Amino acid sequence: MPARSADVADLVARARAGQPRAVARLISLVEDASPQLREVAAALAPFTGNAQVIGLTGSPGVGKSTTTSALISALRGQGRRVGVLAVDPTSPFSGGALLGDRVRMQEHATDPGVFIRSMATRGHLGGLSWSTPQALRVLDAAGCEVVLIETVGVGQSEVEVVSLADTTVVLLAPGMGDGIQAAKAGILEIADAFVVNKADRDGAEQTIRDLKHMISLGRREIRGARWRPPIVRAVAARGEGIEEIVTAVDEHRQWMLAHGELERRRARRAAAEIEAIALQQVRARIGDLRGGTALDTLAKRVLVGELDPYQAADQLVAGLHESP
Ligand SMILES: Nc1nc2c(ncn2[C@@H]2O[C@H](COP(=O)(O)OP(=O)(O)OP(=O)(O)O)[C@@H](O)[C@H]2O)c(=O)[nH]1
Ligand SMILES: [Mg+2]
Repeated sequence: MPARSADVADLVARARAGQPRAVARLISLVEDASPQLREVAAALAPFTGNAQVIGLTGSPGVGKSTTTSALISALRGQGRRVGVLAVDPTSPFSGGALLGDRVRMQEHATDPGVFIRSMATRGHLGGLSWSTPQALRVLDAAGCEVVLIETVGVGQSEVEVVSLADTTVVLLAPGMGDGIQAAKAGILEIADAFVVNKADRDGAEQTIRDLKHMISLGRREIRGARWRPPIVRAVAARGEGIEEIVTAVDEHRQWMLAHGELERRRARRAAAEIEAIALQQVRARIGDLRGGTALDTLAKRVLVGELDPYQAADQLVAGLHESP
């Protein structure tokens, strides 16, 4: 894409007026880490903090996209504006889909109250693209009342979606060995609600029993107050259990508001974001020090025993205070 500079204020105004093309352009600006990234971030800031952010995670094929699609319909039925970030290259939203899923998404494609975007994984933070928090800010500022983030539950991405979402929904399905996987991946720790999807299949009751057992073993407490993650049975492919998921997520939000947990989570999210940006800046400045030679020079001095690594690191950090 050519480095054409955009009128950011105008884009933000049009995004807030609900123009999908403006939303898409703003996300592209933050996604490409364009020179206008800072300008965009500053322009969005006053309008952020309103969206209810819901993360959906679970093993490949468990039904995340089907559930997301059904949730969009339910939330639209309540008149809520919805944004979707699919952080998964195999997701139907990114076009790597089964035909049926794509057809299902068509009903939302023409709805101006829905904005769907898939994000490239890019490997920066494992499953989650590093620009996902910024894309989330765009959707939030654009007036999406709910933002759904779909991430495939592999490796670290479950944990990362937690750092972005207000409420994390973990999906399981019978016969996928999820019970054991869940225990291993620490999924119990991150779930604010469980969905046992594909309840039309054999083994759903067993999956629910396993889950209840695990929950009873590993209850969490948050400053005395306790949220017990509900278990929702769903057949997402038929739209069953979807209203119950919406209810569970909204009840969790009410509970968090009542216990100060929403603010705590969001403060943690902001802190992590600031830290990541600051570390990136420090790393870039170290790379630039003395025309990029500072680190190499220090390394050579450590190699010949002139400095120990701690002294060298002190010098490097001291160098950051010099004029750039
Ligand atoms: N039997 C049954 N099949 C379902 C149900 N929900 C989804 N499926 C099917 O399961 C398959 C996978 O669904 P997706 O929604 O694409 O799953 P996903 O978790 O988004 O998959 P990835 O994004 O690839 O990780 C599709 O063929 C769906 O039609 C359900 O409730 N019952
Ligand atoms: Mg998917």
